[in-house]
Parts: sequence; C-alpha cells; structure tokens
Amino acid sequence: MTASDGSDIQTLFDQVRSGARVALAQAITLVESQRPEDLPDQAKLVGLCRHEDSISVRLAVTGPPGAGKSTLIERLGLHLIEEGHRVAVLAIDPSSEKSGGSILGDKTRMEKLSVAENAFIRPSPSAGHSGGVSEHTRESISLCEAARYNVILIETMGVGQAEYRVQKMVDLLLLVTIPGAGDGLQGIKRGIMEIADMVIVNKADADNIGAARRTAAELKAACRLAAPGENRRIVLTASAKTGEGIPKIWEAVSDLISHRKKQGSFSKQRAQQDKAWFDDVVESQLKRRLESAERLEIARDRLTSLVVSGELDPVSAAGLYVDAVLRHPFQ
Ligand SMILES: Nc1nc2c(ncn2[C@@H]2O[C@H](COP(=O)(O)OP(=O)(O)O)[C@@H](O)[C@H]2O)c(=O)[nH]1
Ligand SMILES: [Mg+2]
Repeated sequence: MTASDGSDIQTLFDQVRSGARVALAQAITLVESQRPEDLPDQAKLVGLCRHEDSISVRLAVTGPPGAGKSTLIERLGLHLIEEGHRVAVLAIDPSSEKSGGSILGDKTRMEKLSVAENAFIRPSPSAGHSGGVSEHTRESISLCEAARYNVILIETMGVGQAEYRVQKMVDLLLLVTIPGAGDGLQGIKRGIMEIADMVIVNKADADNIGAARRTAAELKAACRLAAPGENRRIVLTASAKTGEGIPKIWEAVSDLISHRKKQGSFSKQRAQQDKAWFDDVVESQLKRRLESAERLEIARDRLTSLVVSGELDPVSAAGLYVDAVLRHPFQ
C-alpha cells in the first residue's frame, strides 16, 4: 500500500471505523508489514486509532495445547455477543503452523463465532513468533478497538515467553488448564501461575467434574501459598463443551476490572503498557531502519565475517559497527 499524502490511510481508517471487516483485515495486514516503506502509513493508522475512547477489555487466554482455549474463546465469545458486546479474537491458527502444532487434533476453528455478526476473528500463523503473539499484536488490538470491538480476546500457546509478552498487552491473563494438571502443578509452569489473573480448569464435564473440582481446590491452595494476603487470583471450573461456568468467567472478569478501575490500577497498567509499547517500537524500528541501510549492511557483513574468522573479537566489532551507524545513520 502506498499513501504519499496519507489520504487513503484516512479512507481505510474510516472503513475500519464503520465496522467493515474486510477493511479491518486489510489494516491489520498493513500494520503487520515488515517493509520499511510502510512505516509512515503504519504510524498514521495507529495514530488515528489513538483518538478512540477506549472502553475495551483486553484478555489473553493461554494454556497448554489441547486445554480447550479455542473452544472456550468461542463459547465465551458467543455468550458475550448475546449480552450485546462486540468481540474480536486474535488467535493462533495451528493449521498454518509449519511444525503442525495440532498435537491433540485441534479441529476448533471457532466456526459459530466466525459467522456471528458482531465478531471478528483474525487467525495468525504462530510460526516465527513465540506462541502466537506477534510484534504487531498491540497495533492489531488498537485497530480492533477502532472498529468498535469492545472485548478483545487473544489466544496464545503456553510456550514460556508468550505469556510474558502477551501480559504486556492485555488487562487480564486467563490461564486455561485441565483436571489433573494441579497434581504438583505438573503441566503448568509455576511462573505462568504467578502472572495469571485467573485460572480456569476446563473440561469440567461428564466424568471429569469431580477431578476438576479437586484440581481447582489444589490450585487455590497453591495460589494462596504463592501469594498470601491481598491476592485476588481467581480459580474457576468450566466446560467449554457444555457451556457450564462460562457466564461465571465473564462475571469474574467484569468484577475484577471494575475493582481495578476503582483502585486506579487499571489505567495505571495501561499507561505502563503504552510505555513498554513505545520502547519496543523504538527498538524494532531502529532495527528495521538499520537493516535496510545498504552501507551499514555491508559494514556489518564485513565485521561479522571478521568475528566469525576470529580476526576480531565481538565486542570490538560491535563498537566499530555502532561508530559507523553514528557516522552514517541509515545510509
Ligand atoms: N470434554 C471436553 N472437551 C473439550 C472441552 N473444551 C475443549 N475440548 C476438546 O479438547 C480438544 C482441544 O480443544 P481446543 O479448543 O482446540 O484446545 P486448544 O489447543 O487449547 O485451543 C478438542 O477436541 C475440543 O473439542 C471441554 O470443556 N470439555
Ligand atoms: Mg487453539
């Protein structure tokens, strides 16, 4: 996309704002672009979004593959639409993953939600990014909000770094687990337990109801031990399959958000996240601009081969490279 005067970006934004899903999809593709020449358009588009009043709720849904994240998002999404919300889902699409991530036969494509009037689903390949959170997920969230989606759900795969990255973009992190996973907290990394705001023991149906309740009780006890005192971490059981417990999840989310808004921590967290976003974009834009500077690339290649051949140590080589950058920025 080219926009010398930016007017077609304004047009694209107006279409996004009017709720045109095709325009939203196109706008997300633009903010995901890695081409340096798209930087001005990306900034203009995200800048336009910033004028929007943000009354949204941003939720990440994480957990091991097969725990039922996609199924739960679909159930919750349909429930929210019934309640009058507009729901956007940014999800990993395991079918587009090179590694063939559907270990447990993931067939969930959110079929009902994807055809719902007030839903927008953006599957993105997780290959190349950690757990489905891409560098541009934040920009995509802004665009969804400009398109007046007021609940943003982000599905990530429980692979270490993904939770920490997505935590910097959302209001709440929901960890989905399954009955039995509470035994000694196997299957759940302790670190994730600590950053999750809510733990949902899914698949609490049929023969699993008792086991789910036991797991929830164990997780509650573990949370109390990990963070005694004013810990507000919530543990719930649910069945994404039957829908049991799904409305309770939303009640708990709404209560927690209201509580944080009253306390002032909601807006404080969003402000801190904007700061982290700014820092990340500065870093990535510098990196992209450097990579697209031909002279610097030649210098870098030369220094790299000197390092590889052992003729120059990495620290001295880096010093020479940075000197070159400062002498000839972006040439
Ligand atoms: N019994 C039962 N099965 C479920 C439930 N939620 C999801 N599943 C099944 O678990 C499998 C994995 O679900 P999926 O949503 O794709 O998991 P994800 O990898 O975490 O996104 C699928 O076969 C689902 O039908 C549930 O609440 N109860
Ligand atoms: Mg899934």
